[in-house]
Amino acid sequence: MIEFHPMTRNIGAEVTGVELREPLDAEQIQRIRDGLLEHLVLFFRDQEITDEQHVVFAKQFGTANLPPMDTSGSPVHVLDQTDPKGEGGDQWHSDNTFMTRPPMGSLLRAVLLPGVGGDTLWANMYLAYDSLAPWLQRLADELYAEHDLTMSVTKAIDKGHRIDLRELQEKNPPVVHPVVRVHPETGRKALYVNRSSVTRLIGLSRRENEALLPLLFDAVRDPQFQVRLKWRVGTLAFWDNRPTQHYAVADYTQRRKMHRVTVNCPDAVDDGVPKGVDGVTGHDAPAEAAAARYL
Ligand SMILES: O=C(O)CCC(=O)C(=O)O
Ligand SMILES: [Fe+2]
Repeated sequence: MIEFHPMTRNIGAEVTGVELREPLDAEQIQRIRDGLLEHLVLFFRDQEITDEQHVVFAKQFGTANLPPMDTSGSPVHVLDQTDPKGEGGDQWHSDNTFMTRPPMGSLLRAVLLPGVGGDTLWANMYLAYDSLAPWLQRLADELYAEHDLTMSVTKAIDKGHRIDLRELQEKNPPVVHPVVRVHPETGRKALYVNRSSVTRLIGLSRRENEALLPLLFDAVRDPQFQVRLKWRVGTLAFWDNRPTQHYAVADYTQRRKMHRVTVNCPDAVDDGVPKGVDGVTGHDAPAEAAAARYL
């Protein structure tokens, strides 16, 4: 029997009563999906699984979403770090929001861990939205933001990763998403801007951006909205990438190896394009005004 044990009032639950190496039946899959919608991030402990089993487990929730930076062709993205500062994970973010259809969820598994440190935190972005003053919420409801991979890729290049920035930029031009994302399954509003990918609010001048963007970015910081995971080898975290952000604490110097599979939502449930209030998408943003005003 699958059970959820909340780790905080507001986000995160440990899941017991399921072996990830075994195929799940439809009822179990539904129960996990429902648990994910309720707790936003689920932690499965002591799951010694292979990469193949990890992929099989992930694909029960959607098709694999391959990040553009990973050219390996494998659905398993390997994070192998000993010097994590500035690599990108140590900043609040939602995964790959610079895509037209960012992944619905990520499933990350600890393979090798440092003796101490290397925790990960997740934040509930529904509550980050709720924490804004009502007039700011109304303002945010009408705003759109540009998301671009340049900042995160530049960081990776600065850290010595060999990546062709130009090529990536050409294949992944900036995209626009609503600042407030309405979750397609729960109908709740979540704040949808992050420092890793958002370059500007559309239709606002540079000075207006400088004043308003930090306020929106920093709503994620309240510890009340967060959960912090101490990994063990064999722990797998499965998060809903739509109403959460996460942060990998860069406080270790020994090797840490994580394997991740990111998935899309089944199309019938959510086509993956972030929708704002009244179903607007980035296409509804006031594009021309935008360019003219950003001085
Ligand atoms: O290393 C971690 O704990 C998380 C890294 C991260 O941001 C990710 O896997 O999306
Ligand atoms: Fe991430």
